[in-house]
Amino acid sequence: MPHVSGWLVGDAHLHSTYSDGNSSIAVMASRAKDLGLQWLYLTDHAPFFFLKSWNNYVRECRQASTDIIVMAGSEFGLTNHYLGYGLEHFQPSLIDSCQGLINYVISLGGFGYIAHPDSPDLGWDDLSVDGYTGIEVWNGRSSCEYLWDELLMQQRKVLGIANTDAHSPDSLGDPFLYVRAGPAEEEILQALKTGKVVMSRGPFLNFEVGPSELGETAGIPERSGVAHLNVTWVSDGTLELVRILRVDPDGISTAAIIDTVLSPSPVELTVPLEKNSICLRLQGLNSSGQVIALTNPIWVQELADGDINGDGTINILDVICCLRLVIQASLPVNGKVYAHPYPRWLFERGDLNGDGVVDISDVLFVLRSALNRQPR
Ligand SMILES: [Ca+2]
Ligand SMILES: [Ca+2]
Ligand SMILES: [Zn+2]
Repeated sequence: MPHVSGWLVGDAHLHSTYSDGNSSIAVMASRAKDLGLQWLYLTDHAPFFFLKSWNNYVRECRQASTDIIVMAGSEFGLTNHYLGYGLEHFQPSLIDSCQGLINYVISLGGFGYIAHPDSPDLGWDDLSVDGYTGIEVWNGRSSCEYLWDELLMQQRKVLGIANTDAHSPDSLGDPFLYVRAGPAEEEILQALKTGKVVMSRGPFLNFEVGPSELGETAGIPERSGVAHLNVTWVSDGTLELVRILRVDPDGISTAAIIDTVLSPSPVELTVPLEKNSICLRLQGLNSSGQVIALTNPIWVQELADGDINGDGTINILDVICCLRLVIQASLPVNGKVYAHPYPRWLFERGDLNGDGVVDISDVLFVLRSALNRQPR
């Protein structure tokens, strides 16, 4: 697996002898390190902690954290399985109802992902529940991408993760997760919680829409009807194609395809959107057409004309942004600073009358919109 600067590789679902795994935490961690993983989230089954000590479990995770970050989570439930992360405290429980599991993890200060939702014997009974962060799209070799798409099409903001669910050291390593984080537990947790996560069986794959990253919502100007994407990847030698999928309420379509052999990373491209498009997400495929990488989605939302910094309102800050575009000064959007020559999406946000330049008439447009919106 290629290591990518700013991202860490790991696995967020595996078991040790604290529940039904066959190896100690130390052995699992040492195997993971050999494979190149940089973090692990242990998820031993919650009911086992009626018999075993949670505190010892946490301590053993900490002790195994040399040259790898090992964190202590848990898989809750008996027949419905729910992965709980970021737990501030812990109490074992025999809760098994779908909504009950989600609420229980929240009551422990954590958040969670539904494990193997379409497993034949340990599947999730009720997907109409609320309050979960996402679903395990890949569990070992099995995939429920179709189910993820169904949820996304219903306008649910559901994130995806991919894990081995390893019960022995030899099952580690495929698939794995890239999280956008530095080497700190808090940063890894934050990435898992917000969807700055790429699922992989080899290559790294990522994209941005304008200034928006994985798991975020990109503002698309009302008049534009297109999204500007910046797609990046690091191949392990197996990545052949990148498919850009668009999720609409009535179906999933391929918005574009990149041949990674012909085009070097990064690639900038523009894809058309429908009025009610929900989100975009990427698949990476190998030469036999198998999906070997999946990004989390970037959701799309209409942005009012004049809202240049994309914060949902039009005010004096947007007037200043537009002025800065006119004088070709740098400006911050979504925590990043953009300098002249601006990316196309930013130029389009400023060229409100669509005449191909950003000048004082565009500034006047923003000023008028800001004044109209001011309460009087
Ligand atoms: Ca604004
Ligand atoms: Ca203009
Ligand atoms: Zn499991």
